[in-house]
Amino acid sequence: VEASIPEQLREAWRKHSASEFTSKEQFEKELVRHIETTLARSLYNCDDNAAYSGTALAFRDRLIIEWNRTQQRQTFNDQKRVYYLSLEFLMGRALDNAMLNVGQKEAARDGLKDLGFRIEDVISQEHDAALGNGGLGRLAACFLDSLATLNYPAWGYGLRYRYGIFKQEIIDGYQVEIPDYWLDNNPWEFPRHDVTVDIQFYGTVRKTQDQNGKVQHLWENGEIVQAVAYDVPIPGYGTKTTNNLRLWSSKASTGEFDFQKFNAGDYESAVADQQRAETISAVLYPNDNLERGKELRLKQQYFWCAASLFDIVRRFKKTKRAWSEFPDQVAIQLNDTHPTLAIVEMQRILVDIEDLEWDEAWRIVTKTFGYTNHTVLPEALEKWSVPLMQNLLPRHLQIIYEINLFFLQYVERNFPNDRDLLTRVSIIEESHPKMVRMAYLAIIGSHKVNGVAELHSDLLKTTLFKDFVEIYGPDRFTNVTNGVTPRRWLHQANPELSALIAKKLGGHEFLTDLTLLDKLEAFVDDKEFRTEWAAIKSRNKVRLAQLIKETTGYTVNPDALFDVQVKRIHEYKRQQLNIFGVIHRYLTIKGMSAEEKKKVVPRVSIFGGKAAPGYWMAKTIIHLINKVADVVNKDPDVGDLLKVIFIPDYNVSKAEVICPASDISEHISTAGTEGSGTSNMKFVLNGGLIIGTCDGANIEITREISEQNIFLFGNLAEDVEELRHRHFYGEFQLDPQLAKVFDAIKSNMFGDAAHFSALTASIEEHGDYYLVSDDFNSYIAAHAVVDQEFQNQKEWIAKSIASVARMGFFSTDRVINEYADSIWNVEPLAVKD
Ligand code: GL9
Repeated sequence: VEASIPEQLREAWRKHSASEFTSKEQFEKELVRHIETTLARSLYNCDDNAAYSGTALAFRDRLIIEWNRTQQRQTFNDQKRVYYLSLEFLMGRALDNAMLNVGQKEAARDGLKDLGFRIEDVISQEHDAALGNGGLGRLAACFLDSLATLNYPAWGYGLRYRYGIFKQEIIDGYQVEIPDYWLDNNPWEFPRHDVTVDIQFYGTVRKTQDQNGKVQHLWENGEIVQAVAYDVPIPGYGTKTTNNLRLWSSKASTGEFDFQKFNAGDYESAVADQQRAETISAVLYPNDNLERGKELRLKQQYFWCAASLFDIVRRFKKTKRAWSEFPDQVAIQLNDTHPTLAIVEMQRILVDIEDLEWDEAWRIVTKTFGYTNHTVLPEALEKWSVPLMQNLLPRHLQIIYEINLFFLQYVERNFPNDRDLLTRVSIIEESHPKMVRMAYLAIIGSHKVNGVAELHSDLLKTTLFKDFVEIYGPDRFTNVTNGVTPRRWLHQANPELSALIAKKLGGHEFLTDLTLLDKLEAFVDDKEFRTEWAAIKSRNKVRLAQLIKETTGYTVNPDALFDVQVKRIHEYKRQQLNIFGVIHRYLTIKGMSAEEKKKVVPRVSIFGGKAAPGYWMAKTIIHLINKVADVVNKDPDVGDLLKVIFIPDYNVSKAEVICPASDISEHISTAGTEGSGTSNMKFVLNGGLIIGTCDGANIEITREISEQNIFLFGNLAEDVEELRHRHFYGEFQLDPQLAKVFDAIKSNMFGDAAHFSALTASIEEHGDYYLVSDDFNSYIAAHAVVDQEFQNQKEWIAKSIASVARMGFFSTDRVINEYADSIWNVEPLAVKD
């Protein structure tokens, strides 16, 4: 039977095609229908959770209709599409976002109220979709929002992990990891049991010749695992475009389930095979900026790349175009090196399966792919051992060697007699065992390579990828500075501020053209506006104080200066610098007279973030923060002058409460280490000022909002190498103020000092790689300026407003348009109403 309904019967369909609700009454009808029928509940047993499910289903229906239409429209229009391949999509909650993007939150609020529910309680029932570690995964989520909002024909491709990033509990001051099983009761995904791809692993390659004597490579035997598609609708804001995020789930291939074993009564081992297949998409690796070369991780990468490429190629082949047109129809962006195997898989499809000549295939591949680098940290750069790859993906390894051969020949032709260069740029590192350098493969297989902030992209060109700039010229390398979506990070997270801005600017247009915020600058001196602005910040701080109370039991004073550092815990991000600064503040207050204390600006130091489970030093930092909190928060000498808070289980939904509530936030990485940072943008967009180093996007934020409005400190990236060199040769003097902090720690002030000895030793004895001591003095000085300036609230609020006014550059809408123009060469597909 043909899949589509014949033309003459379509009228009957259209008549019954699901309708949209645009009023409170229609929403209520849909909600009650879902609760009573889909969920089989009634008004006698409907709690907040059932109300959430019903509301989500009602909105889901709306999304599906536009989603189907969008897919039809895009297929019909037949223009170039973007595919964003990312191993992480840190989506957070979907309901609030869906309500706002389709413009029906008020109808839902009123409808829920009529039926006995508070919309905030209902929204907070949703479990975060936490398929990511941090900035890289959240950036991918912001990109999807902007791609849909700007009407680009675009798909995300990722993995459907059964377990997202672990939940963090703090027990006795230690991080404890709890598995995050999140898939029960997830109304936002659609299983597509008819969209499956068989993925091969292991096996052998046999070389033969076809009838014409052409050499062929047959990848045989091995193991087959099935990829099943799960689709998630991605609604744009204020547009009908609803794009697709396709996540692959692994399952034993039906052909693979061993019926022989089964029939022979070996049921358990048949089930074990099944489970082994399902393991591939079971869990997100919880590392941040670190690669550990585990076979299962490589399996995940290939599984996802192969399934996605099969899908993309299948869609292209339906258009019956010539292969040479592939790059005119398809742009594939690699989110870091994790999907680099897609380059190899594409070449394999074209050469081994579609029978193209190598050179022609390679031209198509390189025109199709773009690669984004997110970090210069050496421990994050992916390398896979050759023996491992040989075993798991024998044909792919051959293709990699072939790519490398042609590449090295090209280098040799252009730079004759430079053996050293050849060794340096070879995809294969001549170590024991040999390693495949994925970043080099990604550069060679792409037409554009970009970094994520100016300094970062410059560092790529002058250090990590210097040789490749020589080889290919500078044009292959570019910068696209990161951004955030103002829909989630202003409108959703800070509804009051969004409403106030809309009132002043005469509408919410700034949400789709963030540069319009510059009109706020006219109101910096408007007293009434400043008062309203301050009142909103204050209410947001009360909201955060409630979250702090609920999650830690501590009561904090919302009038104190809220100083926030929330992000993954990592030595390079330097939460240790922050907590040492807090200890310094504590000691200073302890040494004050009652008179002196009156001049102290009360402060709440707020931390949040997860440590990778195997990262001992990061866990030690969390432990120290919590032990300092234990001591400081109950010290009557200090009272409200200082509180230390560690908010457990930092995630996207908590970030939505935290970002609008900071007075200052900390972005204090060692200069030259943070690719971009994106929470820096979220905090400033919500009227918080920042204290930071000249690193990542802090530099461009400073340029936009001006040096007046940011508290910068610390050594510059260009000085780091020299300082490290000096430390290495024993030229190291512990900063005297930091020495006092260490003395306090060593006096067991915060519990057994032995717990923290690795942390202090890494600075005092092991070279202080992250320059904590070098930057300590200027960090403390910068905080003194913060205290000083916070006392002048009028000026402070003026800075806050002026900064927000100048944040227009940092929208992912600008970012996506840059990618579209300079890397993808794709156009939006306008939607007519
Ligand atoms: C990161 C960089 O470290 C950040 O500086 C950058 O803002 C983001 C997005 O470009 O990418 N790279 C990286 O591996 N992570 C980043 O945050 N880590 C995680 O996502 C956990």
